[in-house]
Amino acid sequence: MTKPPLTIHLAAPRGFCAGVDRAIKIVEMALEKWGAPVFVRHEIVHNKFVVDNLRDQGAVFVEELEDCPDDRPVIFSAHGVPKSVPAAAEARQMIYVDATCPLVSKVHIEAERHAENGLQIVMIGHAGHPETIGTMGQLPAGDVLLVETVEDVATLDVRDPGKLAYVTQTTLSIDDTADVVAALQERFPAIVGPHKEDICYATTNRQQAVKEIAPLCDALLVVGAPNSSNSKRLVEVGARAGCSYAQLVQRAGDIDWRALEGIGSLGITAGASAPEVLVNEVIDAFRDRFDVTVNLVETAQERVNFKVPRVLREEA
Ligand code: 0JX
Ligand code: SF4
Repeated sequence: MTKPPLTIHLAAPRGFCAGVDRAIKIVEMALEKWGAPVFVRHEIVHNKFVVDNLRDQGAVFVEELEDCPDDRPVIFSAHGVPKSVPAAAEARQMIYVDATCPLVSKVHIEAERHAENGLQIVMIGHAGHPETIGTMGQLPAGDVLLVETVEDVATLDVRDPGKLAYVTQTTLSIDDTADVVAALQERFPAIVGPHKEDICYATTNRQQAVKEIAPLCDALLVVGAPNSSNSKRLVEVGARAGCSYAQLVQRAGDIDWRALEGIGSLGITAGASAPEVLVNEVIDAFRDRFDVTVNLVETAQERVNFKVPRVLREEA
């Protein structure tokens, strides 16, 4: 039986960013240095395949520091932690390694600096997300105000409208965030912030690539996890850029083949925490059913690389 033709527009950049690469390397190097078990507070990155793999190598994933014993090393996830977490680890004299992405740490430092200058901080982010909790937790509880949407800006109750600064989560939608920033600037003209927002290079590049391929595609699949903020944003960006069917899939097994019947073009990208093997698994599943031609659409090149913490480099 002849297979129907399918053009796959493959977005680039996609998949692992420098922060994810570094975080995974930290867990692997910690296992090498200290042996198993090494504890990891929260999923090191939001991907079940990555987490399962590290678990097989001896990593133990927990949600809270209280779930770790005193005498085993613990690693903090790429998303960052409130200040209280390393403080508690120190009080217990634990060995810990912070795998917070340096671009998230940069936002932490920004928030602290604003607070030292007497400014109240507004954080643009998603409630309950570990990065939001971590960034807000750089300052005492209640000091940082959270806004998620343009509507939230109208109800903000600030100490002094002349003494405000904003910071953002690194994985937000570029376009939605621009709207929230504009609403903040309109209501509080004196508010200070970064040049635009704190969205990182990887988030920016992956959204840009999706915008490029979405109008070319009958359907778009984003390889990524349901708890991955940056991956979910790629689905939204794709839908908004004109692709009527945009879906998140963790693995090839999640593909809804019935919904994709009759398509002639497909976009594929992957969130910053999704390994390339899973992208290949998805492409191979299409090759089984279609006569596939892959068209790589590269909108940027990335050369960012972050060093692992010194404690792990010493023994390397
Ligand atoms: O949910 P997020 O997109 O923040 O995290 P994920 O999917 O683990 O991606 C990598 C870590 C990103 C931190 O900024
Ligand atoms: Fe760092 Fe951006 Fe990757 Fe998050 S998505 S880990 S901020 S590079």
